[in-house]
Amino acid sequence: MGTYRMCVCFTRKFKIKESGPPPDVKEAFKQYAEGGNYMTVEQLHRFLVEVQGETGASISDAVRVVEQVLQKRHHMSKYTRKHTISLDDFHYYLFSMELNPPIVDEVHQDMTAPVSNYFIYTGHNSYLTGNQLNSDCSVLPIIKALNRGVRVVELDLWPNNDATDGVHVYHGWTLTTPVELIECLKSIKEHAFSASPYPVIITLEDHLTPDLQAKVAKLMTQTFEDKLFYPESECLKEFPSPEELKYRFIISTKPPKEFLQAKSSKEKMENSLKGKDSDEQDDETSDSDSIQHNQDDEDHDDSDHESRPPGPCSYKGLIAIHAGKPKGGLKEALKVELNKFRRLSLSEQALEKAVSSQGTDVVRFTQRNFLRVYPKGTRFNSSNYNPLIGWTHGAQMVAFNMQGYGKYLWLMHGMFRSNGGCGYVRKPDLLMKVGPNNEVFDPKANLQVKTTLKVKVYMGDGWHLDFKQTHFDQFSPPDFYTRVGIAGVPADNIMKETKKIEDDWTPVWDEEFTFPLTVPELALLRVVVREYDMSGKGDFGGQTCLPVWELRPGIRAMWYNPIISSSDLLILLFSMLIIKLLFLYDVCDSWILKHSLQFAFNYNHIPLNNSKQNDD
Ligand SMILES: [Ca+2]
Ligand SMILES: [Ca+2]
Ligand SMILES: [Ca+2]
Repeated sequence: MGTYRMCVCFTRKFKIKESGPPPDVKEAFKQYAEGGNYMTVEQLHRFLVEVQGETGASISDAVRVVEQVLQKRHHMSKYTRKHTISLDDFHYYLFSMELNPPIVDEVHQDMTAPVSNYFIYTGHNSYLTGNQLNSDCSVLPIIKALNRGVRVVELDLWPNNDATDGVHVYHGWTLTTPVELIECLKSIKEHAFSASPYPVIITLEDHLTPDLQAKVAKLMTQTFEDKLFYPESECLKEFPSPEELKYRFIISTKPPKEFLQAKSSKEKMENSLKGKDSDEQDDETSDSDSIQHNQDDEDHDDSDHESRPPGPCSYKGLIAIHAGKPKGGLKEALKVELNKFRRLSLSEQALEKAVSSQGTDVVRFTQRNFLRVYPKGTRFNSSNYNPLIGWTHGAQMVAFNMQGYGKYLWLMHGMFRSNGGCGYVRKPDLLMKVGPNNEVFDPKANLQVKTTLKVKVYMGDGWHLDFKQTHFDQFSPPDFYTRVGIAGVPADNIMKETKKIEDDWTPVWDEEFTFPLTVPELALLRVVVREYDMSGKGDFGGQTCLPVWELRPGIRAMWYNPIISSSDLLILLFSMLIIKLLFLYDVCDSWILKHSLQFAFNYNHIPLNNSKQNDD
């Protein structure tokens, strides 16, 4: 490990450092063990309450911690040793993701508000395995996303020209190879609730004739049976809650138009092949243009007055969340109607334009209606965009290409580690509130600092277990540094970094950072480890992203999401200003890192430029 070969006859040796506990950990042990060599259960309990902020912890919780540490570290049963732990045991405990995670892994938010009150884990073109142009369509990325907790799956439906009545799923106008709709539906049904019991929404981009739409309706009802949720009356005044819709499927798309149904199949096919019905065709044009341009295609309120009965027999009857833009420009599109809701889809550029001039109108719209944001059409490599623009304006469905890797996708996954990873995160009250003068939240406003998050980065470990000695540097050990920062409203956005520790597999940084936050309710903590090189950008060493509103104060291990429970987390966080997050890296977690890297390598053959993605 310590010897690097420079050339045939010359090698360089590096001393391997023993990585003991960081000074703060030693200090805490000394203080709570009252100078002794062992910490008792009572002393550990005091530490949990006073330093870790676990005010609800009981003596038996402390007993359980001690037992688990002794069991894991010394393979001792509780009968073979007194209930005390040494400094190394204590360090082991704090270093353990399983025993000492940074956030809680359970659903703890109120799930009884209408679905539109939640941010929802949303996929874009969920059937694609790689890029947007010529990768394969498959059920595998759909399954993977669902297993991860993604709750909105998007399918693009096209006629199968080889069979008279087939429906294919693929990215229209590209060389992506199709997959059968029925295969997608079966996979969705099978895997929908493996990670979360809350409803799965299927957004359809529909390019079908009425005959094929009827066929889709039949396939849906046959596949999902009574689990398919559709409105009993023609238009719902308010959408049910995730709690009420547990284990159900929801369809969202534009309702079909009557005038289209009068046309012959051939004509309609031509129309849809021109892409006129796609809500994703307006990427290239400016927002107002696209709204004008698409107005004839967009669903209009007329649909609500149609006489077709709701219910599973008709395609239209299956659509629980109607999508579409009303006629006119952006102002019309964002109009809020009483006792009605709909879903509006905007490209990332259209959203940026909308929030630059009408940010608060967007917030107001999303208090009742659904807003879906999708990647611009030129992201052929399946890259993503800043999801915070949508979230800080209340957009429920920020649709992402889930097959890639990179900064924005980390933010997406980080956000949805919240609320037990169930795929629904309750929008903070400030986004739902209307003030006495009818004012709503403005993400660009200069607000007072609400809380200050302190993050002290202690040390990292474990890389040497998973990487080749020469993985980071050919002739010496790695030179790690850490970037720590916040992604949230514009006022809170920042990235800071530690010094680099040269030639050390177990870097100790011991540096503290302070983050004043004006909207902690919408802030994500980002931690990225990089390896410094004299030339080039250096190497990626790992990352994590966590919702600030769920952080557990105290000395915490970071990296992944184990199971532990506590409920009064939010109160703890905001009443305690000093939060130290023990930055760690253990065997378990290196596994996750290795996999994310391997994943990136596997995708190198398609033009995913994630490795180039800046993490600023
Ligand atoms: Ca390097
Ligand atoms: Ca080096
Ligand atoms: Ca280096």
